[in-house]
Amino acid sequence: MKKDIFRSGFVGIVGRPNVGKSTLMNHLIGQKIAITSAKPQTTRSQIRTVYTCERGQVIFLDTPGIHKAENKLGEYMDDVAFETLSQVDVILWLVEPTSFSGAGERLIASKLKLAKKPVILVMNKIDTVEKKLVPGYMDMYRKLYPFDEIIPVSALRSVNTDSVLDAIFARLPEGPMYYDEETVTDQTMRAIASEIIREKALRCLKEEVPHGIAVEIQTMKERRRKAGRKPEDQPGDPSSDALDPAGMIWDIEAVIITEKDSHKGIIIGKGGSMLKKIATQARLAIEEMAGEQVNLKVFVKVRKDWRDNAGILRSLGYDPKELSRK
Ligand SMILES: Nc1nc2c(ncn2[C@@H]2O[C@H](COP(=O)(O)OP(=O)(O)OP(=O)(O)O)[C@@H](O)[C@H]2O)c(=O)[nH]1
Ligand SMILES: [Mg+2]
Repeated sequence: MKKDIFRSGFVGIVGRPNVGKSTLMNHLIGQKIAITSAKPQTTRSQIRTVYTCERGQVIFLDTPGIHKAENKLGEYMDDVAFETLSQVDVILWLVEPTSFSGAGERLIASKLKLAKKPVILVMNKIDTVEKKLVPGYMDMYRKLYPFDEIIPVSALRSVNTDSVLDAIFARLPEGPMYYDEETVTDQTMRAIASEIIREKALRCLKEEVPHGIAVEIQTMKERRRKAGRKPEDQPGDPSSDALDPAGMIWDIEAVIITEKDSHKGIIIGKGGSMLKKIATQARLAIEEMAGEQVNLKVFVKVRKDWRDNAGILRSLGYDPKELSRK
């Protein structure tokens, strides 16, 4: 590869749910932007992040896991993933190390054939299997699609992930800086805060409850905090005499939307304990992301069968019409 050329372009990350797409993207850009969880169908829309180095600029498009949709939200998520294939220069198909391949894999392979783009198969989570098994799994996938390259990695343990960047840059054309050097994502603070709350809920809640939730930020305002006092609702450590320096504080009010009355009780928990746990974890993560103090209030609302309600989906930003406009 000629060294002095600045390469840039768009890279789509697609695959089945829970294979580690968002984890890999966060790892490659060196920051946690996309939320992750051990539950499938964590990512619900296209998450755009930017990686800039002396070689060039990569714009990653993380996508929802491709699955058999059971409601309108699921259909939207699959559409996002397939639509992304037409928006990118290079495709990463992420899989887990296994010899299993079924209808889902065949569907993805058929969509890739239509996309006619360079495809790199990234076999993630190789830390979970015996090393000697990996070549066999790679051979199985080789029969499924004529990949440009197959790269075994562990996103979680940082194994071989640099090879993914090398393989991407080798296939990107000479191009401009699409985003300035400091940009890591085009997501708004509001969108990131909402996703953080959803991540904490996903991680705290069990079984079918997390799949039926959505988070809506109702208000998000930044105000100047007076020096020398703690905000009333977050008094900090009462044993400490230290006074706060002046700074900014975010007041955020969010609603967790759930589809069943019975789920509302589970989300709130005994004496409000579950909601408190979710809100505290979310507040700390938003504070870390914003670098400022956060005053977070979270409520729970029931919206029956919202995952099949086109109007609610649109108001939450899961809008099929927006897809083709990207
Ligand atoms: N052992 C191991 N676990 C991993 C690795 N990469 C990701 N994971 C875990 O796999 C789970 C799913 O990761 P995500 O990044 O949320 O997966 P995803 O493909 O984005 O999932 P969806 O958004 O639901 O499609 C999380 O619990 C991760 O910690 C890896 O290399 N090794
Ligand atoms: Mg994801």
